[in-house]
Amino acid sequence: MRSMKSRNEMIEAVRAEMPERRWTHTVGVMETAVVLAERFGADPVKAERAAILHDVAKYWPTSRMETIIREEGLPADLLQYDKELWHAPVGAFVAERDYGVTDPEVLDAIRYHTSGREGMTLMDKIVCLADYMEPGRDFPAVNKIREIAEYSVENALIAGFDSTIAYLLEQGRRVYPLTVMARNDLILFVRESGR
Ligand code: DGI
Ligand code: FE
Ligand code: FE
Repeated sequence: MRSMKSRNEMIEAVRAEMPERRWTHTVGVMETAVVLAERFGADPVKAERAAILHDVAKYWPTSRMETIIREEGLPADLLQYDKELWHAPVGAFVAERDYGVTDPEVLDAIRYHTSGREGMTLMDKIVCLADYMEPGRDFPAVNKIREIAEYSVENALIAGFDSTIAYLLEQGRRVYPLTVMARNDLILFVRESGR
């Protein structure tokens, strides 16, 4: 029987997988995810756990990620889109295999932290938004996103996806369908829930 690594074991192992500046980003995502979880009523321990692990595969060689995508049955369509998308589903796989995480809420939040998806859970939204707005982030829309996040996780996340999609369009790059579906679905959610 394999048990889950402790918080400190996770922190030390993930830290060793990345350069110092990416670890600083991870700490920012951890702190932001806890704040957002408390603000919007999610479990802060799970949010922090997903945040610790979310970029665990970010610095893995492309070939290593590709092997896992192919051999472990992860969505093969990812291979036709930006490599920046790959570390998220690979990270979820690694969180389960190497860190002993079994909670689907945590694993999904890692899996979808880059692309988003239709029907995002509150945990998915919090980790994805924390990744956009942690204190080290600096891009044109970030202050607006932080302001909106004071009251609406969905509206803040829409602003985040808008900025990513606009950037990809500007660059003439492809947009992964889940990102479009995530944005559309969040807009519907906001409209129907009046948030
Ligand atoms: O890993 P991080 O740098 O902390 O952040 P992330 O996991 O959100 O990765 C974001 C990068 O992925 C960002 O530079 C844009 C790029 N990307 C490429 N294609 C897509 C995409 N992001 C989304 N959401 N959708 C895409 O289709
Ligand atoms: Fe990431
Ligand atoms: Fe990140």
